[in-house]
Amino acid sequence: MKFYVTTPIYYVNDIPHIGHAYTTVIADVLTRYHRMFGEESYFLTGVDEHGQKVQKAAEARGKDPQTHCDEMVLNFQNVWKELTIAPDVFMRTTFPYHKKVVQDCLQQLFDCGDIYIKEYEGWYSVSEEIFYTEKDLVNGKSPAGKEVTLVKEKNYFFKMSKYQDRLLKYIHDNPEFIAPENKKNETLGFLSKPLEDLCISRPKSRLSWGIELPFDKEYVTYVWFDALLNYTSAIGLKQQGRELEFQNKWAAAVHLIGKDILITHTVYWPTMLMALNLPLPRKIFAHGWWLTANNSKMSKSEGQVVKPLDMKDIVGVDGLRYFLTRDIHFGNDAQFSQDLVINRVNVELANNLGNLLSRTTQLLHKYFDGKIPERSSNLESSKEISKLALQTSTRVREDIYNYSPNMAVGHVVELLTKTNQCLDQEAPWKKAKENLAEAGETLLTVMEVLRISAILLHPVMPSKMNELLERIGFREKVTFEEAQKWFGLTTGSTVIKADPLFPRIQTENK
Ligand code: ME8
Repeated sequence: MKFYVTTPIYYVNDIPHIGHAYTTVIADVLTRYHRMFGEESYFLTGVDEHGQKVQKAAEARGKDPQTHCDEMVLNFQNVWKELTIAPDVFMRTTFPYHKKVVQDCLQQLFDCGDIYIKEYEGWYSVSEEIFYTEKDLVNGKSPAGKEVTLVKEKNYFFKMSKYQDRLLKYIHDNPEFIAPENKKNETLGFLSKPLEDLCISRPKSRLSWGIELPFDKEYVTYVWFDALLNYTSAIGLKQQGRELEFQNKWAAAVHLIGKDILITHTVYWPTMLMALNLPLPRKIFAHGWWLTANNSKMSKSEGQVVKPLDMKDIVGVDGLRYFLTRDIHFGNDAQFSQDLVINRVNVELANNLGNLLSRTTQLLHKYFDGKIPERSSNLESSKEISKLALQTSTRVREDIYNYSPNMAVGHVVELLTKTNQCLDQEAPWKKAKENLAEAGETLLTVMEVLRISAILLHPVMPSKMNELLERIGFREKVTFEEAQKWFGLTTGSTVIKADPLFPRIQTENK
């Protein structure tokens, strides 16, 4: 296995919004790229069903937690399906096999003395499902500004502090482990203070919706201890007959997360894995946030969320996937608004890509009977464009390896812009009258750019790019090798003239 990518598993306290769609679309896009590069890949997403937050949401709907989860999970699965997101496994933490893995891990840590019981007092944030100490609080709230309540009770603790030095050394020895760099530094900052042990239980008297501790029936486990383990239970940890599968996939694990859940992933999770004698994942990448118009994080608890399917209805599935991949530098924050999405889709898909296709198709129908012209590369402009196209393929692959899908798409946009300019300069509609061969060469050059661009953008917009390839008569399998060669279209094959591939979207103000 070369690439095993995971998204966070989302709380089923509400329906998914653009923020959830973002991580999940990027994971899907990266998986499709790696597969196109010929690499065996695996993609996990799912839902986080236990804990106080979900229990409260179920109570508010007057449902028992399991019924609530069974209903809510469909919202996630349906939205992902509508967005052509195709995970290999969709995890639910209420799956019996997952529960068993969590209990086996708890037992292992209890048996080796890494879990102990003590009286505890702390401040709990339900919205983050995190305990804070008095000194962590800022103006009586969690550092992220969430409400906290004082909790005093006997609980079980995981000896997280025992692994602090080992984790620090690991992060220093493996500079690629946490990305981007500023998130690695944030983790190191967190680790510069003494690490507390982690409270990993909740008495059933306070929270019943969770996985029971195998060594104490009065308690359920902490939702994060349960949730993080999904990355390993999903691929076979502690399951007879799946040992090799686990080893193979786990060595290729890449966790994509939002920066809101950095420390749980870069501190809690690695120390848990160390205690369980398991290797750490290959990479943890914490991306930025989509912000609302007033620059606050788009979130379920803050309100002001945009529903992915509402956006899909306006710009189409592939338009939305394109925007999410293209508009944010992976790692940074950016504002989300309907106008920004429409503008991006109009400028880059309707105008740049769409016009290039329709102009060329029309000219081919006018002067070449709608057929792909003879192969030739005599014009300086064609040579330059073909060189740039092949460089673009290489750059796209490099950018994907560097977790920069937005840059990868940006390179294709640049190629399309240059090709539009070349078409304007060569003006085959004028040349056709005196030098049909040269006009044909330019049109073929554009068609080849469209073929390569459609392959390179296929992971981002699978259905639109299939349609594009069909229109230009490309019948081969979509592989990266095809994007690394010039001349993949067959001379004489028919080009389809049809409605715009990306119709321009009208906005209310225009
Ligand atoms: O934290 N911008 O689940 P959750 C970008 N169950 N991404 C965003 C976002 C935004 N405005 N809002 C949410 C949990 N996300 C836990 C995870 S994993 C073992 C357990 C995305 O439903 C982003 O990926 O609160 C973020 O980390 C995740 O949704 C949080 O989802």
